[in-house]
Amino acid sequence: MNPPLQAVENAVSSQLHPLHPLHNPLPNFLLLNFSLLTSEIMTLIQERTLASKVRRDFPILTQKVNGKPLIYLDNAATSQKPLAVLNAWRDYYEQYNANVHRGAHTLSAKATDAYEGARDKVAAFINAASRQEIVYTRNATEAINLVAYSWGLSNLQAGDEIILSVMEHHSNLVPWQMIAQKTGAVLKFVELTETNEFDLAQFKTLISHKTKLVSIVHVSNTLGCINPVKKICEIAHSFGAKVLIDACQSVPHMVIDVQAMDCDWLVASGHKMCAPTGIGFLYGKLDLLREMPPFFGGGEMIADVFLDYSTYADLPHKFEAGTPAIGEAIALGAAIDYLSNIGMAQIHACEADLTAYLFQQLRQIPAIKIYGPQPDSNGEGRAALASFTAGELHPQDLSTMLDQDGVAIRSGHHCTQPLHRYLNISSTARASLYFYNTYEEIDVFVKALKETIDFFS
Ligand code: C6P
Repeated sequence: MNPPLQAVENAVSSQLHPLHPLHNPLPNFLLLNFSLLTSEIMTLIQERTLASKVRRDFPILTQKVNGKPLIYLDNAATSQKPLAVLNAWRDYYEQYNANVHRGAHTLSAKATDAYEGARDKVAAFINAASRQEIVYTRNATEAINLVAYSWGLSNLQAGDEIILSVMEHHSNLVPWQMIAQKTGAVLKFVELTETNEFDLAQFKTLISHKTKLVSIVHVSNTLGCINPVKKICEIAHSFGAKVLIDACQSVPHMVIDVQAMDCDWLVASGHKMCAPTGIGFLYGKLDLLREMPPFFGGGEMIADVFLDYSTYADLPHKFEAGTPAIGEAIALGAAIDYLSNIGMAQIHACEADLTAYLFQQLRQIPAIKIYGPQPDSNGEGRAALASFTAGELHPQDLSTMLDQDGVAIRSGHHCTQPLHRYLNISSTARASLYFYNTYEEIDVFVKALKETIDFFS
């Protein structure tokens, strides 16, 4: 084997992206020796890039926006959907559209099998102990409201305490504000460390036997920090408090094991993990879900109905009133198959490589201030997103200008207004990656960002 090919082989077997500029000396070596880039080497490089394998699965990414190739860096808001998911959704409507759990006819049986089969996939994906622990919801927001209204209203009293953090998404703030107003429970907030992370030491000073609930985001959609959820559960449980984990930004990007985490509830949205909008889920420990009263009443969630009272269906259907989002649930199952076939560990590793590169590039722009912790040298220790400000430049203007270059990023408060207030800023720009993004896309984004900053300064 010739020396450069051997070098690429070594990089591949060491799990590093061969072109990764931070991880090994190979890129410079190759860049200085273009003549050595044989087709054999290029094939090896392409095989190691996750994007090169999966990109063709996402037809939306092949389009041009404003005359430029689309560079989609708004994955924390919603991910794109692969063909396997679109096909599963379409197959349901084209081939076996029928209501679930109701008809004895063939189509209804097929739809029911696929709908319930997808539940098995969700349960396995997060290592739930039982499929009955998975309740379909429209999204994570609905799942949190379900817990707030069902468990919160029947378990919280005046003087009880709920611990949240200042980095929570509005979906994990507003429902608890509403429940606190109704019950007289008191909200307490964990603040940030100097590195913009969850302050575990302060959390330990807030928690007491008055604490009935700790409801915390796993990965912040704005700071990108990864919170120590296992430790939080351990501490909360030692005080007899329940724990809800908002896993919207973690389930799509890393291996999740609810039994190892030992959370009481966990919520996520399908649309951030390659599935359609309109489907999400609540995980809850079986005994806890059994004790909780229904949230919505209606068809599907009953055992027997009399004129003046009803008995309820067993789990999980007790919490699934009315005709559900059948095609969307089936497509969520297809999304889980798709992600699992790639492997969540590989997705996470690929995103870590991209994160290291993104941060290295952004750090070279003096005007940029990034919020949240820095990644370590392997791109680990935070999520694959960067929320930032660029001097006096308004994030809204920034994202409008980048859009002219085909680059889609988000600007605003990202539904974390209290966090922005805490940080003394009104808004940030946010670039968020997924496994189908490439180094080249980061280069285009950073170039467009630099040009925009130069233009306005
Ligand atoms: N964050 C973002 O651009 P829903 O809307 O229910 O699917 O997800 C709500 C939600 C809850 N928690 C976290 C941590 C989230 O990131 C989100 C959604 C999007 O950051 C839309 S605001």
